[in-house]
Amino acid sequence: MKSLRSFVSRYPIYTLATTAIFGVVATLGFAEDTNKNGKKLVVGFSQVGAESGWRTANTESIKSEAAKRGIDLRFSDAQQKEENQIKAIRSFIAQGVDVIAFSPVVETGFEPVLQEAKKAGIPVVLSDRAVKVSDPSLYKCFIGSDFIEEGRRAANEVVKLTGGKGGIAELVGTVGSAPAIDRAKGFREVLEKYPDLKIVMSQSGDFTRAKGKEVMEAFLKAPNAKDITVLFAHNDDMALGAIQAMEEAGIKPGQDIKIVSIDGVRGAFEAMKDGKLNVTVECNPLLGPQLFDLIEKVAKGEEVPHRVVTQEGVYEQSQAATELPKRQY
Ligand code: GYE
Repeated sequence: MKSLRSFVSRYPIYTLATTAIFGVVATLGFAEDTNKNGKKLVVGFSQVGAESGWRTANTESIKSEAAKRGIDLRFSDAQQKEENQIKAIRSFIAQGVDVIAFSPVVETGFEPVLQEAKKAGIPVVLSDRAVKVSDPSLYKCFIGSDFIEEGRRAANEVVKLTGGKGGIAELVGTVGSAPAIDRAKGFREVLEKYPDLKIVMSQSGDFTRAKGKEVMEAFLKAPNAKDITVLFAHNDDMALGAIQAMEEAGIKPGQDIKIVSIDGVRGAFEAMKDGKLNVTVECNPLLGPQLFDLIEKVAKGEEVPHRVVTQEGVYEQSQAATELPKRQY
């Protein structure tokens, strides 16, 4: 202490400069977000898993944004199992976190645990996927894409590619998940207007590349395999797996069988550049900044909209080369 005091008196200018630098660093980099009581904000986040490129980008966005804001993030990976998510949420309640956020693997079955959170006075924010509950007050806000619209957009692209005629093989996402249910719904809604465009096969590939490949292999071995002129995959990873299966079977993906998928991850743009994928409908995973803006408001007891829809686009093969360098995920 004594030596510090003598340093300060001898070199006041250095001390001043150092203090200023520390001050700037503190405000820019290490500013911490706080809860109602002025303490560091504690957020429990239960993630679906690590099933796709989309999910990896989503996790990274959430973790880096929390770190930037100095939030104490308790992150838990459910490995695509609802029971793991319910356990994680219960543990967040027991820990007394300020806010619980999660991306529900499926739509149903969360009502009891959400009631427990409500009883404990812990607000819940849904990220990316929705739940079906009888009481909408069980969560404060749901931020995510409009999956029905994504399904419609995918169908419109299938119509453009086929001229409204053909046989569709559909690789469905995780059974019971909001994106699988809603994308299928939006897709069918558009197809109704095209009687010559029919779904000839449909099966779940659980949003993973490995399952997408496996199911596509089975599709290609089916007695009516010749009827497939176009593939609709509920996400890019399954499409990328299916591309492999087609190539191994001597079929030219993107030509012999046209392919439309959803997400817009880098791998999809690369496949489009190579002419193997025709269209990807964007679904933005970079939810971190918007999600934590909402979480902070919820933590302070401020009003937030019950539904926040993210903005996204559609990309065709001809745009792949110019878009690829700009992709953030
Ligand atoms: O499309 C898929 C991921 O819920 C929107 O989940 C997300 C979906 C995304 O596994 O790649």
